[in-house]
Amino acid sequence: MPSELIEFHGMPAVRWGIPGGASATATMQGAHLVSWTLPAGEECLFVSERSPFEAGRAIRGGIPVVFPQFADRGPLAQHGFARTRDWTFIDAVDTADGSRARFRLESSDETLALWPSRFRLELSTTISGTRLDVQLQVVNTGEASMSFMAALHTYLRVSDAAKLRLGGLRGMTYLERGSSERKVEAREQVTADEPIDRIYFVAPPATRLEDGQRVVRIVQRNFSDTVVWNPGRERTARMVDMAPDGFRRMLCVEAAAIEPPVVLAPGATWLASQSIERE
Ligand code: TA6
Repeated sequence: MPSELIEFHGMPAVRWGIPGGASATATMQGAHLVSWTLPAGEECLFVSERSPFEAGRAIRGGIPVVFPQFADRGPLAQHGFARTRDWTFIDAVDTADGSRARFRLESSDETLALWPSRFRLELSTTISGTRLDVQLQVVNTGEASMSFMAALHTYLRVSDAAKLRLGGLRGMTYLERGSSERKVEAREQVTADEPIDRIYFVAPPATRLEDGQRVVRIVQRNFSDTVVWNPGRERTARMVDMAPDGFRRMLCVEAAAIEPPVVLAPGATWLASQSIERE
């Protein structure tokens, strides 16, 4: 370390970190964080053992970067194209904030054939102690205004989804997938003992996940929405890339910009981040 090129289930990847401390691995495809381990070696992200690890197919787990479309809210493939494109590894360096790796994705003939805007994305992922910071920068490199959605679709590894408690969302307006009715979260602690697939509009300053003895604090900056997803038993049974009990070992708490989409003037930059810290 600080960084080495490796293969993660056969996919080209970068591993970086702090000698004797935290470490992280991201595949070149998607700049997709597939591992984040604490200094004691504990893995904090869920990656499905049945995930495909193939060029052009989305990895199930880790932190997929969703851009420029969230879910099926537009004409592109589900969650856009950034997660299945090869990004360029820029560097991995030690900074005052921790060990940081950066990746870049720029528009190309291939993306322009799918989506008309010219862009440059930079994903900067920093680990330090028991904290992870993921920052997404979007630059409009074209000559027209551009509009996009984005998300860090974070899959947290949990000990038992049925016992989780996620605090910080009370009073937030949300939309459950499949419903058109907006509701207000009445619960102090959101649970995942039932399937959940919600967009909370207007992001809370922080959410706090209690997972048995573990407490995880999640903060997002400049992402307007928070998505909470657990597919539950029945949906998981229909997913080819999840083991039947996979839903019990994960919870997605996603920092997202969905509604309204971000509008960027030519030459302008948008910066947003998600931080996850073990208390
Ligand atoms: O962010 C939640 C969500 O949009 C869910 O509706 C669910 O479909 C999930 O993402 C996973 O999407 P994927 O395309 O990775 O199967």
